[in-house]
Amino acid sequence: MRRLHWVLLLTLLPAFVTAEPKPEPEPKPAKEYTVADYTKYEYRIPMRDGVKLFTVVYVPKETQKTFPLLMHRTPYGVGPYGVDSHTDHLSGMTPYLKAGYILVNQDVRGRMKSEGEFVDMRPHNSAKSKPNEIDESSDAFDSIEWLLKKVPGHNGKVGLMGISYPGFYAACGMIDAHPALKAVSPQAPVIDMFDGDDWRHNGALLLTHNFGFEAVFNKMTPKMYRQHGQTDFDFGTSDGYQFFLDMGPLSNANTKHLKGSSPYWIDAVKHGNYDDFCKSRNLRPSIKNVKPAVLTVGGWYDAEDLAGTLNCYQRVAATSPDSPQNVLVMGPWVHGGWYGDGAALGPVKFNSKTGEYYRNEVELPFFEKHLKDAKVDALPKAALVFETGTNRWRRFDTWPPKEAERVKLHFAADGALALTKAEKESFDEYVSDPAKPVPYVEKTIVGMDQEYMTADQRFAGRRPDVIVYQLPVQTEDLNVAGPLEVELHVSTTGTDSDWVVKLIDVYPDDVPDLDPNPKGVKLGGYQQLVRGEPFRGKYRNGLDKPEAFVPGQTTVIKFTMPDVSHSFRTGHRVMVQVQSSWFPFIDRNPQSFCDIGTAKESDFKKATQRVYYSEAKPSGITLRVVK
Ligand code: PG9
Repeated sequence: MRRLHWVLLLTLLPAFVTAEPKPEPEPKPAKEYTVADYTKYEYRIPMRDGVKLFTVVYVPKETQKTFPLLMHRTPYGVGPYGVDSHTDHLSGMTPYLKAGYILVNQDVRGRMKSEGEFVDMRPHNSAKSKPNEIDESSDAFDSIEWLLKKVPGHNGKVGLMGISYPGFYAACGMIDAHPALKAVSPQAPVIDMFDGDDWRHNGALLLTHNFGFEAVFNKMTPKMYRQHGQTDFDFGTSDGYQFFLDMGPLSNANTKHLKGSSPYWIDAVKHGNYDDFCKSRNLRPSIKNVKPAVLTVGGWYDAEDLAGTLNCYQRVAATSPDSPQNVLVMGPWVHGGWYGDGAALGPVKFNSKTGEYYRNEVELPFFEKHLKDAKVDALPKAALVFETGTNRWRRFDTWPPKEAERVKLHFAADGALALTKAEKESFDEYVSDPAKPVPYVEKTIVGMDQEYMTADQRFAGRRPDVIVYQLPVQTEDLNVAGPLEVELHVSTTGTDSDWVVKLIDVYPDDVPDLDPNPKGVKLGGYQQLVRGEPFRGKYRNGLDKPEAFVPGQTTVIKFTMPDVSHSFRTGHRVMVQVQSSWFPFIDRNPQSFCDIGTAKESDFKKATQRVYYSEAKPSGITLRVVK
């Protein structure tokens, strides 16, 4: 919004210097504040149990007007410390520094300069009654209560925002919220570590992501985080695939490399089954009767907390009629990508600076509206989503769109996808070898490749242990919007196995290459990943009910893959690939029923996998299609 004022002013300037009658003077653009307009304070705010949380507060020096507070709570540090040292690393709050807000940045309990005990994804306690019963909601409440009493010049309204782990703290803050908390933006919030977010997807462990993150989370300093040095672990190689294959069974990660330095890694590995430890860290049941306005933000290509984003929005929509506004914003972004320019991911272009549009036309107006009573309302009723493929923003009154039609694509013989069930029963078969797992990316890389979620899948489709199904060439755009439902009728000669399903957009052969094309990407025939998700077969009856497969017996696996908004354009083809490993994005399944966290080398066995399709075994994927 602010940028628009400046553009308007510059285009009108010539009018002021000609002999023409003077036009009405444009409204003065609102003042743009700088750090020099603020005083930085460092407080140790006492919580109800006496623990003091280290909190940095930037207060505008201007005293003729009042300002709302905008808060951010983080485990990553609020440095650089010292009232005379400043940073533009205000976790995306820079536009608010310019717009005039009281900015609050807080080390959460037990992290960096705050007192108390840090508990990873501290469980919410909905029955708090004694002063020593605390959680992240009460810490947010107590902090707001204290700030409103002690900080001068505020207008009595508070906002709260954060990405990822800070997004989790933002989501906690909107539960049993302080009455002054009027607007919350959980962005890529971690909502359930063990079911869809950073640690496990359908039981499979996100290996390279967690190893990299947990290897340093415990010794992370604010400086390291600011330099995005989250993973300064010395892998000793640039080949993550080989590093983790050489590492062998999962238990070696700790014994060979981390050596007890990360209790969080030990938890991630130990809690393979969705036990009480996991269930207590699922925030979904606690997200109800939310009173503030909520802007939940995420990226279609967020490899860490896409599920958390969608779950957070859905829970508020389902449980919180009193929230004055609950909107989901989904862009073509990686984790936190909405603070970049958002114009491309790898070779896939989105034809506009989607991040800049979001920050100026969506997020800032949201807080201006709810915290400064600005007369702006740029948002749709339910969802503002970027439809990839057509590269356009779309607005929906419900999400997923209630007008969507469910279309099931059935697996069929000869690698086909069909709109009807296969008459004659048949199957496709491959040998899954844990010693030669299917790579999740073709490139040689250490750490989780952020570009994997739009990467070319031709390298995988050519492997004998990947099955490929395709529709004929699209004769019209196929606009998919919402979750993707998978149904697999499978058998294995083992007693456990993973099943990875990937939805892919196959480009026409005549798509011209990028110019310039520094990485020599071949866009003709590019097989762009649209959505992929693993499912650890032993959890087919529940993440807390692991069950072995009976070798050779047909078994049904059903699961939902996170929402998309993607158009398979005319001339493109819809492809589905099925495989039983995705390495080292997820850990290897020994393919013998056991506790994978303590599996030994000898537990890892080849297995022959079959995917059946017929009238009675309608393997396939159901899309939700909108006009
Ligand atoms: N998604 C990251 C994370 C959160 C919680 C646990 C592990 C990783 C993050 O960016 O905060």
